[in-house]
Amino acid sequence: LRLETFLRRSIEKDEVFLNYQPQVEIDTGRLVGVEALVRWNHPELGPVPPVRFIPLAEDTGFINQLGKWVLFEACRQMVRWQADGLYVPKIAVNLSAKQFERGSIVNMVSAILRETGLEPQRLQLEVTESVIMNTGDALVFINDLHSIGVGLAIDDFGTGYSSLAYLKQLPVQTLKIDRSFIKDISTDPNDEAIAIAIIQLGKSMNLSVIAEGVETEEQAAFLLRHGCYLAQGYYYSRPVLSGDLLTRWRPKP
Ligand code: G
Ligand code: G
Ligand code: NA
Ligand code: MN
Repeated sequence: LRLETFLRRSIEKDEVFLNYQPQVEIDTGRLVGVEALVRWNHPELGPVPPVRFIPLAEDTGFINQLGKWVLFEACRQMVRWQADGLYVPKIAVNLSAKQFERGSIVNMVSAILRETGLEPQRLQLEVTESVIMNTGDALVFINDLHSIGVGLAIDDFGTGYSSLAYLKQLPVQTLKIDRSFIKDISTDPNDEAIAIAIIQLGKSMNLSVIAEGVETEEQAAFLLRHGCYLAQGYYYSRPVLSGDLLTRWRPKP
């Protein structure tokens, strides 16, 4: 209950901020995008991990306020990086199922895009398979988002109640291979088979595929060999502050 009270005030007290994790093209190392990841640092409790406060935010409804804050901050940061000389092609932002229940998510997203001036094509919303399967009107909202030009990625792909049927109904552009399949990719034949199957599925449905949780050069080489060209993970970079992204990726004059 105390955590909930603290969480409700976290935005106004300026305790939440975003980290950004680079997404790269494996063979060139080129930055193709970033994923925004919310962080909460409470003055007494210290850093509270997202796995603790995101479920709490979802259960209490606070996720609607938090999700809106995250989206605005992420879009605004894209415009700021550009002004500072770093063009980040895309930003991925995670959405919870609860954020679809309110209806009119498309109104919130388009208002934020208008306010910040970010092109809709540069925003990619990430939802998990369970969000899609458990949200009655997900198909409607996702089609609405598509109609204003925003991209959609399926997060943690392969771990949900995958009904492959939704893939052909949805205007999805990207599959994110869950990091649990990447971890032992070159030693566990099952993980290897699953990763290869997802890459093939993406290819045949004309979707881009990105591997999450890439931690070693071997994993990256394996992915490239099997036709997965994009990756995100500690091997490239941990999630970092906006200023650190500039330092590492802004072209040197
Ligand atoms: O960055 P980290 O591994 O600690 O994130 C843990 C979980 O929290 C991940 O599943 C991630 O998707 C989720 N998460 C991080 N930021 C956000 C956010 O802004 N909104 C939602 N809904 N989930 C987030
Ligand atoms: O559920 P989602 O895919 O949004 O979760 C992203 C989370 O994965 C982030 O919280 C991030 O901190 C974490 N993460 C990113 N790269 C790696 C990695 O290479 N290894 C591990 N173990 N976690 C990672
Ligand atoms: Na996610
Ligand atoms: Mn994600």
